[in-house]
Amino acid sequence: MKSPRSLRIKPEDVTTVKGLDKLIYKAEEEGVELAWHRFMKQQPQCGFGLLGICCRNCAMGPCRINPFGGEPSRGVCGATADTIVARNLIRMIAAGAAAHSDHARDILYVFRDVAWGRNKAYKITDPEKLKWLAGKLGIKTVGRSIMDVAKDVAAVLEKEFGKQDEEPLALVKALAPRKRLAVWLKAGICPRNIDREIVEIMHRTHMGVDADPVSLIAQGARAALADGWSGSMMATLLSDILFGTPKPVKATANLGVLKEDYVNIIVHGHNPLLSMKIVEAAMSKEMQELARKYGAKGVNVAGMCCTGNEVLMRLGVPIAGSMLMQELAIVTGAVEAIVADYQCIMPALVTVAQCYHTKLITTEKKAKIPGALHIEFDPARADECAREIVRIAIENYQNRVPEKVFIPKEKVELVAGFSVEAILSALGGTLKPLADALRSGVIKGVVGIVGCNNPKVKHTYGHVELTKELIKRDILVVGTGCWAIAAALHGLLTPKAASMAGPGLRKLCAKLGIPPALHMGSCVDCSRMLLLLGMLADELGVDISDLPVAGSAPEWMSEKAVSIGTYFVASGVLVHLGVVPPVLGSEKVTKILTEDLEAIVGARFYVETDPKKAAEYIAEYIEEKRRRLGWPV
Ligand code: SF4
Ligand code: MSK
Repeated sequence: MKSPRSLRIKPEDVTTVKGLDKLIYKAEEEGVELAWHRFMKQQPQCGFGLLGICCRNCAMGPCRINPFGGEPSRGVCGATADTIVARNLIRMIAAGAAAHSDHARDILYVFRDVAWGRNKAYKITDPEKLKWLAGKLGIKTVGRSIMDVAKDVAAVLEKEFGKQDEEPLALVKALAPRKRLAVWLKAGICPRNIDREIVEIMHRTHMGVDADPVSLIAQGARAALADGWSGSMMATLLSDILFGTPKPVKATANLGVLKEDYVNIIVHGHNPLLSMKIVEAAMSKEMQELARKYGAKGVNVAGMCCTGNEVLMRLGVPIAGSMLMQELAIVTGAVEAIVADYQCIMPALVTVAQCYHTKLITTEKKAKIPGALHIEFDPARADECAREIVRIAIENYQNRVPEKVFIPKEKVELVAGFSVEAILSALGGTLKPLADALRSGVIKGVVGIVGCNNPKVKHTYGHVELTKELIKRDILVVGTGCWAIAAALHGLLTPKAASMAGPGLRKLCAKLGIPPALHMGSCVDCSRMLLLLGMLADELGVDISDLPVAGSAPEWMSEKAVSIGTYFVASGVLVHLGVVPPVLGSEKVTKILTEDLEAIVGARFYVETDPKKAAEYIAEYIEEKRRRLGWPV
């Protein structure tokens, strides 16, 4: 069924990625509805929701506040717009922090089972990193077996989710700079227990509990800090220990990485536990031979979203695309299976897959989608599960409909894998050269760009324009998640892209052989940026909030991004948002977020939908920070 003309998309209005126009037309010809179509059908979106002034936290509601100052000015219980907006916002933080931290918990359980010899499917791949972490946690390493050290590390990390005292989290104490820790303790927002901070948000936002927007937002900041400095941090550190710390690696991006005569498998989601095993299984001789038996030339694995970033960073697996490209991957007609773990998997994939031969395979107990094939992933049987899934994909090759296959040719080269260790190694082992380059003005600052795609923004336009404008101004860009994929899709992740940078950054890139925009990993790897910021602040003898740095989420959509933005602000970093958050229904909350936080944590949010204006503002902000440090501007 073709889509009605009124609901057709002009590809040039919705994306800047090459090759997607043909797939969007193909989808429309074949009657496939995409996120952009559904976004159009949602217009106009609910004004109360956009302003954050609807509440359904109890059954006396749902309640809505009149945004024009008239009645109703309060919910049935008397909650004001300030209370409702703050409560809704921090519930978003709770969900985002929960998603990251529950991901960390899954990895921790596997790490713990490896340490105790209960899981033989995984191993310690980076013992040096494990020893470094143990040292930071005050665990003895000398003269001990690596597995004994791992047992102790697992025991400390388990307590991050359940300890019952008021002390800061162990990873916060071990890794956050002293000056920052003092700020959080003074403000009463130092996180104590990951789960507790999330639970406390749910408690405080229950009907009739915390009505004060200031104390609500403070708790939001505390939960976000628990995410950044412990939950996400743990996911990153343990993934590095189990799978290896990323090093610079060359690869390719865009849907052109799919191969016409191969069985194509896309790994989608966030957790590397399964995706790493899928790649391993798919590359095995056994599976490559099986694919040939079914008439294909072999098996090809490509990544989508952040689990894609995980296998890209560690194995150089090509990345097919970012969040808004997941449906288009199926529209190629050349994907035998999309293997999903959790987060950012659109339930719509089932409907799109029904129009082709693609199997959507869900694998996580906590992420089932009606209509998908569910094959439960058990980390203790990881290799078996991965082989079963790859086999299903191979057997599905015979169901491919050749007339429906169209793979755009476009693909771009990239370099990924800039963990903190990789950055240090590019710098010759210490941060001093970067600190010197900043101090002398060779580069003016560093900006971390993160986050998603959102049909409210032309796909990748926000990410790419902002990145280009910043590097042009001699500002080094680092980032994660769907920003990293966007930057890759536009050729910004290669050393050659330094030709677009200002003279200072260009020189630094040439000297170090690095791109002007560095791919630091997946969403949880924003924790790598926190570590880098902390180290840079220590190297320069200042607090993070003094540094000429900023953060940005130009196309954010997920609740995880709200948590990320909040932990960056609470860590002392100005955060730009390119999509307006649902807070404008309360002047007070808007003011707290965009002004008042500065006096407490040394940073705030800044909202601007135009990436060029945002770049200008960020550059001025960085200049001001440099002036205050007495550095040349
Ligand atoms: Fe309405 Fe108050 Fe209940 Fe919210 S908590 S739904 S504002 S009565
Ligand atoms: S995948 S959370 S859309 S970055 Fe991490 Fe992309 Fe945002 Fe998902």
